[in-house]
Amino acid sequence: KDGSLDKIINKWASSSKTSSQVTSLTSTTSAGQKATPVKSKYVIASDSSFAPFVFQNSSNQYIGIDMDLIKAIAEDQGFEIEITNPGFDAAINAVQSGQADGMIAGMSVTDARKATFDFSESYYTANTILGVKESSNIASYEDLKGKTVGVKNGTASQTFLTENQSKYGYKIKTFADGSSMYDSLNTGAIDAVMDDEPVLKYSISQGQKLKTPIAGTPIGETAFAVKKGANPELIQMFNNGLANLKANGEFQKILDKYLASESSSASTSTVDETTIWGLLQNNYKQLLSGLGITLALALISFAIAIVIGIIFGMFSVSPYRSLRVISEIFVDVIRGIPLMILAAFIFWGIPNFIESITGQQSPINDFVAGTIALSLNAAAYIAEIVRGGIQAVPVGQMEASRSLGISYGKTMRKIILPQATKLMLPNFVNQFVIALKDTTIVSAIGLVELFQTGKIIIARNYQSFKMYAILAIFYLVIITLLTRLAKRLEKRIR
Ligand code: ASN
Repeated sequence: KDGSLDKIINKWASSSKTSSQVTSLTSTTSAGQKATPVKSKYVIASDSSFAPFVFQNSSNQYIGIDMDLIKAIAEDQGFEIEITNPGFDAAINAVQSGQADGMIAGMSVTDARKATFDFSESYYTANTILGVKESSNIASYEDLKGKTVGVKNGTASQTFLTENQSKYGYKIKTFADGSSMYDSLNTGAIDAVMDDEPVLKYSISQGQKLKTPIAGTPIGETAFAVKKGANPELIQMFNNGLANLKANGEFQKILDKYLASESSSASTSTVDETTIWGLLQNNYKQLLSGLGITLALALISFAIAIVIGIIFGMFSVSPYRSLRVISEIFVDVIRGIPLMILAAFIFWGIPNFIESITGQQSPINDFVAGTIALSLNAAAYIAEIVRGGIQAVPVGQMEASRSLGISYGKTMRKIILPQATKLMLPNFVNQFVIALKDTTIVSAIGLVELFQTGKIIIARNYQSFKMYAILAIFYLVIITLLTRLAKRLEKRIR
């Protein structure tokens, strides 16, 4: 009554009150304006499965409102784009670390995000809504007590779930992409999902057996984003282009194409993808190119790892203490960091750090980052294999040779290493198999190798059982063939 409460609230919340005021959806930019691109090409990151905004059609192209919109705007404004689809959370990371210049992914404009992103004018507005299986008896948030709700990492829906968790007592399970989340709902691993309303409703219109028992909650408008302070001309061009597309009816056409009530023709497949044969027939090109990336990653990184590993392995048995210490530190540090974190650190962390110091965006190619991470990781293990091999040769041989006046280097080359190599060979083959399997881990940075290729295909057709079986067989065949080959080589070297 005496106004203290108001004073406290004003003191802490007055700024957020103004920033949460919702801007009107009608654009303030008028049609006919142009901005000038600064870069020859802009990298735009997006989600991997977020229909109708962005998803793959049956010929493996990314389509959807966002894809059509950004392409139409780039054409209208005369700038070049390259689109990548690593998933929502990875796209956010990509923009933050300067790997991408902008992102369009049905992205909601939230107050928290405004602190790190600059947004364009909005082109859509969305609620977050709960989705459950058709047969589920969850009818209110209260019914979620003790149940598990799935959500995509880094999304506005996740923020909503976290904020209301203590109130309703559910568990939250986060996913890297929409397809694994919906898969988990279908298989019963989770009880509900929280996602944007148009996305859930679209999947229902496409035949998913789901329902939305509770009305949605507004999470803000949908807009294009760049990293705060970066690429201002890109936002300007987006706004200008959006205004033009609205004025000439092109924008409405894009919306109608994906949101018209009858299911969009874009997603109907010509080949039946419910059989293994159909899956292979329709996706073999994509799978082979994924396999190519996997093999290239494994072979190149292993070749580099052998060189680095042998150097550090030799260091570790050197008579010089300093070299032994250097080798020990290398092995301990690399072996002590999980590969996925190493890859994320190289791909997102280092460019972000460099940018914060130099102010220059310095993106690193995902393949290069993956190769570096895999090389370092395998090198640490190879260094240990080399050390083990050399130390397994009885120390008396070195002593005998040295007492005959033969130098350390020569003894190593002529007496120790020939025997040690024999001991190391089987371990090298082993390490190569591990390196090949480890390539799946670096898919976390959005690198489209074989595993990621499979996940993208599943995101489109939900055939997880058959698709993962196909992937397993691919790896099995490749690894078996390569180990046979390696064994032959081993025999010859012996
Ligand atoms: N609307 C979601 C968000 O902004 C975007 C998404 O899931 N792709 O968090």
